Amino acid sequence: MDALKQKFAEKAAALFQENRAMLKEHGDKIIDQVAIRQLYGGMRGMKSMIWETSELDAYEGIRFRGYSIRELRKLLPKAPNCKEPLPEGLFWLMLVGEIPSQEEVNWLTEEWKKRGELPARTTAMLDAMPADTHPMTQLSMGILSLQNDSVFAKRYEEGMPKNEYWDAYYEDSMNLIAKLPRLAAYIYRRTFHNNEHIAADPSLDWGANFAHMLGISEHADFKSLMRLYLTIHADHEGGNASAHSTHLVGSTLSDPYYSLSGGMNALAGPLHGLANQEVIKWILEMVEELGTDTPTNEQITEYINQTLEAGKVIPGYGHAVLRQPDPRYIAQRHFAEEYIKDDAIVSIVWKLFTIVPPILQDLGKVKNPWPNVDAHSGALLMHYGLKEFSFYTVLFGVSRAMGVLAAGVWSRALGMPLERPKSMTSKAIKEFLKKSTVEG
Ligand code: HAX
Repeated sequence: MDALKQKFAEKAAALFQENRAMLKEHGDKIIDQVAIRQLYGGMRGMKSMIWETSELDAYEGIRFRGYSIRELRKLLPKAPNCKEPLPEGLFWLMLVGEIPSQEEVNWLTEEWKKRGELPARTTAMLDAMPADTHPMTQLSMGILSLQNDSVFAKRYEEGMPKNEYWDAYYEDSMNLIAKLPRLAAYIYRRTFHNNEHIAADPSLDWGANFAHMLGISEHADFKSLMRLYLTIHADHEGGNASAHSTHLVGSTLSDPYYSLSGGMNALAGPLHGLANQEVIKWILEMVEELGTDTPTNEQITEYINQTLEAGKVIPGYGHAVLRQPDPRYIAQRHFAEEYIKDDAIVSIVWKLFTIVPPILQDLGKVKNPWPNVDAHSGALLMHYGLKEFSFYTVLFGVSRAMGVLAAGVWSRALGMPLERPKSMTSKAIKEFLKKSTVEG
């Protein structure tokens, strides 16, 4: 058994026992109540699942195993000559709750290299799809095409006992995460670069190799950006749509391939991960419409108002949980301040930060007028030459896989059952209200 798996096995066995005892003693205690508003309102704030890898606070933002993004940029191991963390380190942290050593992270980098090869059937399937198929559709189908090799599905078929589920889930998750950069790079190069592919470079870490295979590696800074990007997008506790979808599908004991594909289908929505594509599309349309890439504050205000009057949302702004600027936005902004000088689109993104929030606030209904992660990412990618914005959500997906699959291994280890909440009809709500009025 490898060292990461061994560490996980020990921690998971301990928490499993602890939870059993805790549930026996406290299982009937009420932790939350549900308002009718929440049933109609996308279950906002309803406590409904266990998610070990990260926790989101409305004001502080995301913490991975208790660590903020700012702390992780300092504490996680790094590649030589790079200030940004290696995403491999975050995966280790999410899985076992400890900041890994440099050797531990190097081991994980090597392990993912060994598992990274794509089967020929995956590339053949992608090649058979129309070139204008959305990259997220290709990603989801590419992940499903790998399902044939699921260790979990095979071992389940052979009668795997429950206490081994997590082990098989771990193997699939490691294989899948290892392959995702190659799958995503294949999708990018076939869709936008005449099917001309770039072989993996065995000397590079997971994130840098991804940058290399995309073909955008002439800037060393882009490799650093990829490491940062893949770290900060990885997890946002369990309730967001991609995480929750992965979790729900996994609860049926569908293997990690089915689960992650489901999660990616949720990420592909414009209110979720597709917002990163929508932001840059919206900014480029603004530049075209105004005929300048240095618009004045008045011009930007006018454009924002037009968008709102057309009944559309301002992409990259607002959040279901956050009530402050997203620390993931701030981390990207710090990166831009350090590495990027004089970029017109980046400047627009920064201007939007001061112009959008008061306008949204004045609408009187937007709960969080601040930028989210997607408000900044596209401008950074554009700067380094990754201009094909329909690909942006795929980058998000490669990163998100680490969080949701690490959480999936925990779900299997803790014996989480089939997820099956209760739904109600509007008629039943009316009857409930009538009854509660009569009863006073
Ligand atoms: N522009 C205009 N109106 C907005 C808005 C925005 N950016 N954000 C929220 N609102 C509106 C909502 O549409 C809603 O209006 P109605 O009552 O007329 O339907 C009202 O304000 C209340 O919404 P809320 O409670 O503040 O926000 P929700 O929790 O319902 O939704 C969203 C959160 C992120 C979906 C929302 O803020 C939004 O649509 N933002 C723009 C899209 C976006 O950036 N999505 C990415 C979010 C981060 C993420 O998941 N990344 O992957």
